[in-house]
Amino acid sequence: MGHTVFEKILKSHIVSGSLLPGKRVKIKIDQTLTQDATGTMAYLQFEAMGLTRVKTELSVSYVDHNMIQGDFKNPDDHRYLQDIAARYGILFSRPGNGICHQVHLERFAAPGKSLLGSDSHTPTAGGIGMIAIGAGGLDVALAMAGEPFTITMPEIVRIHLTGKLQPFVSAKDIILEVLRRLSVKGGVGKVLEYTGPGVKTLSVPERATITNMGAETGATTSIFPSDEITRLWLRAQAREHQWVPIEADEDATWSETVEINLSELEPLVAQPFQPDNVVPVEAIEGMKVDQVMFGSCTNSSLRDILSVAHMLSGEKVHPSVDAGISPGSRQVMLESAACGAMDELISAGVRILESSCGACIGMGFAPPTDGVSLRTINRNFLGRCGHPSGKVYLVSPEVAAASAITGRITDPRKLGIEPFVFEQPEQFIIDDSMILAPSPEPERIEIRRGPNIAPLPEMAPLSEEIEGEILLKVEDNITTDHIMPAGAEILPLRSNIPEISKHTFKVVDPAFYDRAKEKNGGFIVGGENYGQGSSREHAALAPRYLGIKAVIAKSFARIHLANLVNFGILPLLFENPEDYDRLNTKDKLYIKKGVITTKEPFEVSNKSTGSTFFVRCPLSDEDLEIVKMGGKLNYIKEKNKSAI
Ligand code: MIC
Ligand code: SF4
Repeated sequence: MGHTVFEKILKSHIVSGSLLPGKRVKIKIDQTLTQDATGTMAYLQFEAMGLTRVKTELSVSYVDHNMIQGDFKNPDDHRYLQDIAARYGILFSRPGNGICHQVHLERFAAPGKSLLGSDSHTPTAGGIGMIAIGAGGLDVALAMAGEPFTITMPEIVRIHLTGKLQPFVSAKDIILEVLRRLSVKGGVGKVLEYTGPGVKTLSVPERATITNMGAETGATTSIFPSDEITRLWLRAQAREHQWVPIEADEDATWSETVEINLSELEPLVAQPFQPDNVVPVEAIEGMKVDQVMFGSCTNSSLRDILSVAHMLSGEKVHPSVDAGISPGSRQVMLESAACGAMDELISAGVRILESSCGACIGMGFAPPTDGVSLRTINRNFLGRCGHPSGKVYLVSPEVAAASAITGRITDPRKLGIEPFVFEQPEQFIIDDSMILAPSPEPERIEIRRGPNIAPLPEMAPLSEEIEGEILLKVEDNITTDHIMPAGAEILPLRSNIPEISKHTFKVVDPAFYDRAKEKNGGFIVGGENYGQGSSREHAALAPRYLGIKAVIAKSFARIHLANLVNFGILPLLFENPEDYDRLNTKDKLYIKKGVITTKEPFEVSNKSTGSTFFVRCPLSDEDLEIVKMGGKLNYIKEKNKSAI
């Protein structure tokens, strides 16, 4: 029987387990990446493991999320990350070198390899034909320590592309179409693998736009084949020797096939506050726009920047629009400066922002009150870009550029501009001087820690009687941006759990922190797809620090579920989803630890109403054991002790 690209790479990385969907598989991780906002926690955890060097083929630490350096906290984090990298054998991509996913695609991603990253958009590298998965920082720290990574074997969905994109329709519209069809939870437990003649019409960065935003479907990852186009990309990056061809076999089997004819696609837009709230641009054409942001790891490749510059050439940004651009990497910046595209953007009145995540997570460039912000980013969750009244619409660079000119949401096909044709340079400008090699004398490196880098809190094991109030009941698709927002005020606290926990659930309920403190923790009740979005383990760590014992939901997003386990919060599923409606905040719940099992449903008592209901624990026995011990660090320490 033939295999898919995903299966082929997986087979060469299996440590134990089977390829049957739903079964657990342990895989070897070749490469890791971290970024500053999740990296400090990941490296504090790595340090706690007591190793002298990472055990991966390649580990890179990027600084791209928070570069505001508003006071000492942020530069202290950067310095800590640089010291850690020098000491433990990790490459360090300095602030200014670019967004982790774009730089990794340019300089390190390699077909046939596996990559684990402490960022949910790590699947960007799937565009080159590698297995690239996002995870919590602790799982990435373990991968750096040489431990295999466990996945639940996903179903493999074929996204079969035919036809060719028409002018002013681009890769972003393909992934918006996928989201329109699959929804923000349609990819959970699945891998999206792209096939068909349409694949050959897409360059590697266009493929990466699609695999990047595939994360928004909840998929474990997305992947393209490695073909001639991949070879040309690697050659232009002076890495042709890393090319290997990988295509799906003719007789590969798929759990389902989604057909997309690229020729029929039109410009699309995802409306607030979910990336699957997709309609044709035509449906909301004419809406007044206050702000336009070009960039983020989804759409900041050279092709995207040149397409925007082409459209704005000789034009001016509309007086009522504030427009800014973040090129994805220093290479993209240098290329666009060398070919005059930067000049065109500056002449048009676009603000040149840093090559960083920045505005994508509200690190500056927030929308005005009730403002309409058009962005080429991947997420438009409530409050994500700075505050809850800003309305973020997700669009392609072409729709964003057209709208920046007219001041209203505009179909770019209507402006009479010559279509843009991108020609990939034979050889990109390659200057890796902002990627620092680890120290040749690691033992001499002293790790400098600023006062905001707080030690990891101790985690007690799960108590025999699990009791407390429902502190918060939330609806479907609650994201990690709801649980632990980012933004300029909160991101600098990522290395300090006691401080950051004060912001837990702030956009949903500003009184949550005080209530959790007063009640000494309790339960959270959620709807479908609880914990959608980012890999930030702070969305589990902070609730854990505030005494949250269990989250009872209708379903969970993959990375957040793993993070709950890692930090000893019990995830439970309603056996009967209607029981969700019968629960209220302030209800007192009780579970006896002894009844918790992964095998069958068990009872929870609602002491406030005198009733009971059934829940299931969606974990493996090993994961339940981890929760009972108070989290993965305790579990590893215990395992190491018994090994002595
Ligand atoms: C995001 O896009 O939400 C982030 C910020 O990159 C996160 C990581 C983080 O919260 O640090 C992600 O996607 O995992
Ligand atoms: Fe950075 Fe935004 Fe990409 Fe997250 S989605 S990695 S914040 S650019």
